[in-house]
Amino acid sequence: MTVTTVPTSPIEGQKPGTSGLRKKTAVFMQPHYLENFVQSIWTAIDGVEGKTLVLGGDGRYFGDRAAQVILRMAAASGAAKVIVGQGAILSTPAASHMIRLRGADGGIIMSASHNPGGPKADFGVKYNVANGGPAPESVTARMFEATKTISEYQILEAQDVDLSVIGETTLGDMVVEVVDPVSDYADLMAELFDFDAIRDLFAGGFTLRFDAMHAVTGPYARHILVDTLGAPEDSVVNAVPSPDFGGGHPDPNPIWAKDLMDIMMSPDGPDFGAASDGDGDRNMIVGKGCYVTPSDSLAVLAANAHLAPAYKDGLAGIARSMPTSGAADRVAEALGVTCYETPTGWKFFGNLLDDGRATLCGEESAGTGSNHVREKDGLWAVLLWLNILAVRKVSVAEIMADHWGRYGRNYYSRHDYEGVDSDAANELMDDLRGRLSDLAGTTAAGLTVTAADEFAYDDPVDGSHSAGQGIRVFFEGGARVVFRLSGTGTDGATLRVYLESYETDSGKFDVDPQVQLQKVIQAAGELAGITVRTGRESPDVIT
Ligand code: VG1
Ligand code: CO
Repeated sequence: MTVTTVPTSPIEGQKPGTSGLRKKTAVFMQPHYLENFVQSIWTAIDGVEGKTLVLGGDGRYFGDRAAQVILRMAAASGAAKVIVGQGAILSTPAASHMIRLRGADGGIIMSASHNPGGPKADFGVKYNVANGGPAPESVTARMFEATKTISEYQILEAQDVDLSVIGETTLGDMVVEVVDPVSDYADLMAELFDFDAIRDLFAGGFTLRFDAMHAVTGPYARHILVDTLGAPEDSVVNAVPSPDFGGGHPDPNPIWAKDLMDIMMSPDGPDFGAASDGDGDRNMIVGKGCYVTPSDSLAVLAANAHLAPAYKDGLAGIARSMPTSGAADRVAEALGVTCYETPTGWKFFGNLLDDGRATLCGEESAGTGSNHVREKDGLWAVLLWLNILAVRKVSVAEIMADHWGRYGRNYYSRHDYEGVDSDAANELMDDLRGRLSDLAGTTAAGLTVTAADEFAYDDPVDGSHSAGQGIRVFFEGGARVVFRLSGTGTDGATLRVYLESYETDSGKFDVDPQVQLQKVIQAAGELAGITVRTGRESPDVIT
């Protein structure tokens, strides 16, 4: 088989965002687009010669074609071996685990995560390093630099590898090992949690509805929850991954998982509901009649993790992304451990996990995880909740009431303004940035600003500095607004406005968050001039 060197030239805009490179599928399918980026990954990691990589994805449209290109390019550049999930499928947490389990040098995950899939929707490529986690900024910056100077790429001329059959084949001199995408991950979950206790929970009539949203988690959830733990067959719905996620938006939140929300809020709904995103790293948790915000979920998991075997000795520390609510901080304080505050994106947790500083991590966007892998992990969060419920034998609503009674309630909501004109969004942020030093002491919607800044992070492990990670405005009484532009969208700009307030009066724990946060919402609008700058009267998505 011959290696072909194909002349190419730089393609603009191949800058990895919060989580890999995400573009419209049609953009990724343009001549040389995928190839340029993959070759640039090889450049950024000093080549793949002699290396072992893991490859998989969330099953979205174009993933099967992209896998063949990536395999031929790995072979052409001298990789020793690629371990591929059968059918080019691997959830993001399963890929992270596979890299660690096999001691691979890294891996490529073909996914645009919570973004819709299909020929008219989105595709993405992310590279994970040897610890199993997303490439840190130093590596993604090298990728982007390489995309700006690329002049050729190498690819093997060969037929497609049959990825439907488990076993080993070769592609040129490279070994291709096709593996079951589920079994190793399922074994890991069985090590972490008390499966007997969860089995007893289901045997006792506890009811569950897990909505896989036609995305990658379906086969994992069915194997673990139904086949292994004995949940009734119909507990896992929308469980067959489809290339366009059944035409839906695989983002597990009350808007996009509305069917599940409706069922959970109905009088005869199941005891526990959950959903996961396109690539299986996010989770939504809902109890019967009780939605749990991701920020609260992190705090509850942290406060109760010791009830699961893997965390019985306690937590070394907790980490949360900056826009995530302060609920986890209160738990950390009670546990006497540090709560680290990082920029948005899982890549910032890697060093804290590797260094043993944090055991549990979480983001307000429905990502929670632990040191068992180096990605957020949707099914893991569901299993930890189930383990806790199996031990405590109370409802989700009771767990929440108990938690707020002890720590107070951090009311929280995120308002997203999607598809905003990029210039207008950047001007809004620039204008706020310019006024930051004058905001303290002023009032907005009757709330007094106590401090305002732009978040920057100094990694305590490797000393790297990440600036420009979101504008924060703090108010008297513990309320806060954060403004950030999304790094995962593919249409114009998405302005995210994160709203939070803190309540200790137990008589006020059952208020609708949009009502409780009304003043904070109004203050955010006034401070940033959201309507004037974006032309929007209200957000597109409220979570
Ligand atoms: C969003 C979330 C962030 C998450 C990222 C990747 O990023 O806010 O918390 O880490 O998506 O998640 P942004 O830049 O759009 O706000 V996933 O599950 O889409 O890979
Ligand atoms: Co995801």
